[in-house]
Formats: sequence, C-alpha cells, structure tokens
Amino acid sequence: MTTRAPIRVERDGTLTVITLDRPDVLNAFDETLTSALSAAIGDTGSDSSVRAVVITGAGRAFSAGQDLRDRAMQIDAGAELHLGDELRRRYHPLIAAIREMRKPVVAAVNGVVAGAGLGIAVACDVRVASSSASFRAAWTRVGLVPDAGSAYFLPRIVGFGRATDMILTGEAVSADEALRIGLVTRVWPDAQFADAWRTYARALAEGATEAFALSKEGLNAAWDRDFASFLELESSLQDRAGRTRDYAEGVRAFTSKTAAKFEGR
Ligand code: T3D
Repeated sequence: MTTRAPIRVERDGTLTVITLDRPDVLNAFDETLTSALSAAIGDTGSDSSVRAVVITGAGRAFSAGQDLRDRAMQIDAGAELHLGDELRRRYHPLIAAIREMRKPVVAAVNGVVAGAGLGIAVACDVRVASSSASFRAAWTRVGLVPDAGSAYFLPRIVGFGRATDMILTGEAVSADEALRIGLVTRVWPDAQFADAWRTYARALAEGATEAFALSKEGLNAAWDRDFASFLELESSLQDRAGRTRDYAEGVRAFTSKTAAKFEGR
C-alpha cells in the first residue's frame, strides 16, 4: 500500500485500488486530491503489470465534487474565477486519462457522489454501487453547468431525458434507481460491498487485458463514429485481438474444456 495523501493506492495482485481519502469533506476535490488522483491514474496506466483499476472513496462518500470551501474563500476575497481554466487544467486530463487507459476502470461508488465526483464515475468503464449510495448532478443547485465530461457521458449512459432531469433538478438518485436506469450495473448490500466489488474487479484483472483495451477503443469510437467507419475500425481491432496470446489461450481453453489462464497480452 502506498499513501500519497489524500489518496491511498493499494496493489492487490494485478488489480490497483485507488481510494479517495478526504472523508471529513466527503472526498471533495481540492487541488491536492485532483493532482494526486491524476498522478495515480498516470502511474497505473503506464504500469503494464496492472490489469484493472478501481476508484472508490473513504468513509460515507465516493466524492462530493469540487471543494466548495476553496471557491468560497476565493469568492469572499473578491477573486475573479476562471473555472474553464480549472477544468482544462485539472479535470479534463483526468477524465481523458480514464477513457484512454488500456485497462478497465471501475468506479466502486460506496456512498454519495455529486458534481465532479459523478463526472469521474461516469467516465469510468463500469459503475457498481453499495445499496446506500446516491447520485446527484449537483451543479445547477450551486449555479454551475455539468462538467468533468458529465453532460457528454451521462446522456449516453442513462438517456437524454433522464440526464436532463438529473441535471436540472439536482435531486438524489438512489442506488436501486441508478441500477434501473443503467447508471450502475451492480448494486450490493453495504455490508458485502467491499468484498463484492473486489471479487468483481479481480476477475477483470485476470481477464484478457488486451481484448479489454481494444474493446474500450471501439466503445470510445462508437460514441461519435459513422457506421461505415466504425465497422472498418472494428475489423482492425479484431485483427489485433486475433493475434494476441490470450485469443490463442481462449480458444485452447474452450476446445479443451478447461479454464483459460490469460496473460493480458
Ligand atoms: O470550481 C471548479 O473548479 C469547477 C468545477 C466544479 C465541479 C463541481 O463539482 S461543482 C459541484 C460541487 N459539489 C456540490 O455542489 C455538492 C455539495 N455537497 C452537498 O450537496 C452535500 O454535501 C451532499 C448532498 C453531497 C451530502 O450531503 P450530506 O447532508 O450527507 O453531508 P453534508 O453535511 O452536506 O457534508 C458533510 C461534510 O462535508 C460537511 O462538512 P462539515 O459541516 O461537517 O464540516 C460539508 O461541508 C462537507 N462537504 C460536502 N460537500 C463538500 C464539502 N466540503 C467542500 N466541498 C464540497 N463539495
């Protein structure tokens, strides 16, 4: 386990677990937390021995988004705010790194998630939740627009109408409702949550990592490619997947009726 306050980074075999660790403020993102998370995402992205990543939160929150106490101090001091620059500098590289990471990134949403915390969760490949988790597109309640890529990803995940409702009302969406609308794909009872997401993520960390990377490449492109060029991309991705050792292993395991042992390449 390495600690780069305010996060904890734990290696569990081929899985890395990143825990946002400012529980007193519901893991709100100040400068130190966004830069520590960016560094941890960068490290895990470039470490080929890491084959899956989990982001979760300490205490009763995943993250309550941008640290508003920092902004309150700036507003009180009469500072001119340049939030667009903040997004370009701190949040956008983080979101892009999660999307571009060539391994699965799971958001294990352990409690409340709001604002830019929700942005990070919806940029992850998969979201799983504890039964007491809740989801808030909090931005308009404080007079802001959705950011950290949320208005890009959220409608694509839950549909335009539901995303608009979440954004305009800022109302909490329960874990059960999040499951119903596809915002999360698994919900486990609070008491079993930590064990359940770890089992789920370990299975991903032992999977066909290159096939996951290529699948992500296809899924990222599917957001906005036209159909013909998407099919061409699909062919080249499958070309590459078909030449991996894991594909040979997968076929061998299938024909010999044994469990595949993927190496991740
Ligand atoms: O500025 C830029 O760079 C632009 C980017 C903006 C991105 C954004 O994320 S904007 C949206 C920011 N987030 C929010 O608006 C959510 C604010 N928080 C809440 O609405 C509520 O805290 C929750 C609904 C998330 C949870 O409510 P509840 O009742 O369970 O907890 P609480 O009592 O409100 O919070 C507990 C503590 O955490 C409390 O501190 P205290 O009073 O015990 O000392 C509270 O102040 C603190 N906290 C919660 N959220 C934040 C926070 N402190 C700083 N920043 C926060 N975002």
